[in-house]
Amino acid sequence: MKVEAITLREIRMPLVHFFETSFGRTYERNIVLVTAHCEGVNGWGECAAGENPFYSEESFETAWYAILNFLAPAVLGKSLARGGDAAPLFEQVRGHRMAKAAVENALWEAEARQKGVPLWKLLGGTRREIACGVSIGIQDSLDQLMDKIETELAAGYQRIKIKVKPGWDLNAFERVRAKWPKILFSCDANSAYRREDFAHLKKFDAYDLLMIEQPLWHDDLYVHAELQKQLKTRICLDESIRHARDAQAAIELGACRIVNVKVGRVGGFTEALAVHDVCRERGVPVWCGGMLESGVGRVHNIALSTRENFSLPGDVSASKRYWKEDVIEPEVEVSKQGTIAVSDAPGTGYKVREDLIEKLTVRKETIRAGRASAS
Ligand code: OSB
Ligand code: MG
Repeated sequence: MKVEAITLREIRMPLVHFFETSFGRTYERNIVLVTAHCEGVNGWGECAAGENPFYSEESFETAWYAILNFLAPAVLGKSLARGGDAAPLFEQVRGHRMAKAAVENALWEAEARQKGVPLWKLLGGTRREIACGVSIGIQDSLDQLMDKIETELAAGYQRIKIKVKPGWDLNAFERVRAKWPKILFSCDANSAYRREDFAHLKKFDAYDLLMIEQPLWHDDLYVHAELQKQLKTRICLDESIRHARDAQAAIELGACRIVNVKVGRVGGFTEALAVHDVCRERGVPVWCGGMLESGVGRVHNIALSTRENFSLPGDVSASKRYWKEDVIEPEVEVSKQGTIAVSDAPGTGYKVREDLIEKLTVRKETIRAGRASAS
């Protein structure tokens, strides 16, 4: 599979509803998409980086820079047997994991299309359907939060996760548990708490939470381990896990008992599979996180979630929760049981709507081995 050209695009897509985390509100996404052109087949990849360097150091702007100047040149003109062969070619570049994932995953998709096999099988998946949960942002009022949860439960979602921060946590848990004492329910702090909040965080134990996601610093394992010792509720790490070695360290330190796998955060499918394996070998369940992806990245999350240790419902949900119109066909739909089924169709099983993507594109560049051309 010779990598003949890489096309980089920035698309803009307004969200149907703003999404608020402890680090801020998002109304519209700027998404970098990568197309790998390989001898008559195209593979698509989505960069998970946000509009600002708030979730991680990366943003769509730094991803553009890293892909254009370093990552695309590292694979252009090369003949790769597998999409995963891109991963070692990116080793010299430190960080920029979401940028790396966009390129590597595009090459996995190209490989699947070229071989005529489903991407989920190429990734070693065994599940024919995946369990879906939703991540619900901070709202303007608790009444609004309750309405949203009601809607998602009615749609069949198997797990509700709410974003929390100081001042938007215990009051929300009270309301939710009073109405729905039995649902699978968790929270995600995106690093909103500190050491002085330990006594407060211990109160979370009263609400039978499936987990508390990333309560402390994005780059910490040690203090999470201190906190986990004092909690009954399991800590799940998201931001803190950059690769399989972090996952091993976190588990062995006792910093978490569940791991959120995001393929962008760890730098691509190769590392995501390594994180999955490290956790499985230690009896730690994982689930697939989301980054408000367009259909391109969303269907990659579905494929990854078919691996056996993705044993908790993920944040992979229907296209229509985010977009008026998604860039794939059909759109991602979730059954009344809160599942997404995978098929035996080759590639992702979804078609990329290039016409719509073209309309949403605000910046585009194609590079070939040895030269760059803007278009
Ligand atoms: O921490 O999981 C997170 C969205 C943007 C940045 C970080 C996170 C999230 C989500 C949304 O929780 C998950 C999704 O529905 O895509
Ligand atoms: Mg998270």
